[in-house]
Amino acid sequence: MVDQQGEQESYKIILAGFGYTGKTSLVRKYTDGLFNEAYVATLGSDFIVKRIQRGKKAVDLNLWTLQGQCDITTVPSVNFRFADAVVIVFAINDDKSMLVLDQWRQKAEEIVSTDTIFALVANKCDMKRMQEKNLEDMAGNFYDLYFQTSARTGEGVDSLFETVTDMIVAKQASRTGKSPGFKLRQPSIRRRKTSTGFSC
Ligand SMILES: Nc1nc2c(ncn2[C@@H]2O[C@H](COP(=O)(O)OP(=O)(O)OP(=O)(O)O)[C@@H](O)[C@H]2O)c(=O)[nH]1
Ligand SMILES: [Mg+2]
Repeated sequence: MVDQQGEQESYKIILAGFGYTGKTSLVRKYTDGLFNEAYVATLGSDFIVKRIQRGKKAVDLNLWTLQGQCDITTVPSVNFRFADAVVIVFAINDDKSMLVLDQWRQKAEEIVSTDTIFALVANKCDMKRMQEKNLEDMAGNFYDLYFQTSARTGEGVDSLFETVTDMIVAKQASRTGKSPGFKLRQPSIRRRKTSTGFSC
């Protein structure tokens, strides 16, 4: 969302995916720099705002995390309404979290606009993988961005949120024809969404 002056911007970024994959931990690491070994499952959804500076603009990131320990069919797609970006998280040491990626993405796609950015995140990169999969291939053709992160070590965490933010800014700038007003961070991997998928 952008105000008329274009000075103050607010973006809605939603983290979703299987339970215990580290969605809340990623947000906590990014907002507070903290990591908690203890697991406290999110109930329903959680929300925190982080204000960051991009050039001369203050940008409020509205960071939502959704409960993952649930039957996806019971999750209302309205949770994803007005999302500027949807970040689907899996854990590299948890096969189950990979198998439900499509379901979470499709749930979000039921309601988001075509401009919404989709990012795939392979979290817990400090742990041993369950399978020798090419994790990058997991992104298939459905995601605009792909990241490998560890909420424990902090690897890739700032890059995740900053690159997603910059991609939102870039899309808005291209829509309005205005310059974003600062140098955009370049995504390391960028994919186009198409109708073909990937299989786990
Ligand atoms: N080793 C390691 N552990 C992690 C990482 N991220 C999260 N964890 C741990 O994994 C557990 C689950 O983390 P959460 O952030 O609560 O996971 P969640 O996806 O928010 O879970 P739900 O709220 O149930 O959907 C916690 O015990 C965290 O300490 C990581 O990158 N590496
Ligand atoms: Mg959580």
